[in-house]
Amino acid sequence: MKLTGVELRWVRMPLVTPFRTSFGTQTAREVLLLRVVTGDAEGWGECVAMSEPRYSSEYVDAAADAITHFLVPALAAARRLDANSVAPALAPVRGHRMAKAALEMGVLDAELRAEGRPLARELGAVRERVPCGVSVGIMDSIGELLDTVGGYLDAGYVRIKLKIEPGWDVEPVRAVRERFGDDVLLQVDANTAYTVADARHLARLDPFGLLLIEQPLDEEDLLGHAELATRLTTPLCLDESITSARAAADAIRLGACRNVNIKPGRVGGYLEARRIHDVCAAHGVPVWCGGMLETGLGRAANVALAALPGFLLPGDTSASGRYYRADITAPFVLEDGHLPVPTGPGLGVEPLPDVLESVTVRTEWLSL
Ligand code: SMG
Ligand code: MG
Repeated sequence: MKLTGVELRWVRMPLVTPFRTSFGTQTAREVLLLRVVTGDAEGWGECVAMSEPRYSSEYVDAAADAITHFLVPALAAARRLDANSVAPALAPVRGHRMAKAALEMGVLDAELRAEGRPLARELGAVRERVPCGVSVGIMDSIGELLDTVGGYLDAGYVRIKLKIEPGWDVEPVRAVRERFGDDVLLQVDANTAYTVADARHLARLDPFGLLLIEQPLDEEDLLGHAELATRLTTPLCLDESITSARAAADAIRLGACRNVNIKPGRVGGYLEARRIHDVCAAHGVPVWCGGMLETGLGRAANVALAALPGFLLPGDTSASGRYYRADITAPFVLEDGHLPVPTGPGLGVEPLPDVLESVTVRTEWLSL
């Protein structure tokens, strides 16, 4: 393929309800989309960076800058253009995995569309639909939390994840267990809000039979997670710490986690995400697909990834309506707690031109 140019598109989509985590409250999603134009086809990439560097060091405008000044020029200089050659071509640029992932996703989509091949098949998917969980933000009251969780269970979600932080952990978990029972698949996510000194406090979650505790400690604290793992019976799962297949192998070897949350954006793309899946599968470590409040484009790709055989736990691949009143693609709708894996070429979904236009803040065209 030959690269013609890349369009950067900043979109802003209000969330149906504010989403509070240990690092802040989100009321709208600002997303950078890429339209990768080649001589053969166009492809869409979605950058999962947030507007501020609070989940990780990356943020939307930094990603746009890296794409404009370093990544697209590096890709333009590469001798061949296909999805497998993107990561090697971008490797001289350090970090910026979310920006790299967006570009690789766009090239991958273009390549697969040109060849008429669906992403799920390309990645090695074995399922036609995937079971879905939902991530529930920190609330102002336990009553509000129970109403929210009850609504999601009524909608059919097969797993609940509660966001936690010091001061909002044992009580909300206890309340959800008391109201909805021990059969609900329940897990928590701290987004690095604790230290290993909190081990005794976190052990108070053990009696509630959680599936896992996600990323309790700092992203760089693998040894701390390994230590914490010896003090808890609840399995630890890593999110922020797992930035590559190598990081996953190290974490498993150190005993820092028993599960991995795979987010393609965090690890530099869907191809590295598949390698992490493979490393984990070889070690018997169940994985699940995380979420970054994606639009229908990123959601389509995540659902395809979640259909791989090692994705043994329900992911944060919720229905479009969990996030947006109007998604930029045809909405993903929950059916019996599952989302269907797209079957069309590439991502298998397209932006709806009118909706896309209505949420667009700005575009920029990088010609080659
Ligand atoms: O896409 O449903 C989603 C969000 C899932 O909780 C979620 N993501 O740490 O796993 C995580 C968070 C990161 C984004 S929070 C704004
Ligand atoms: Mg997380």
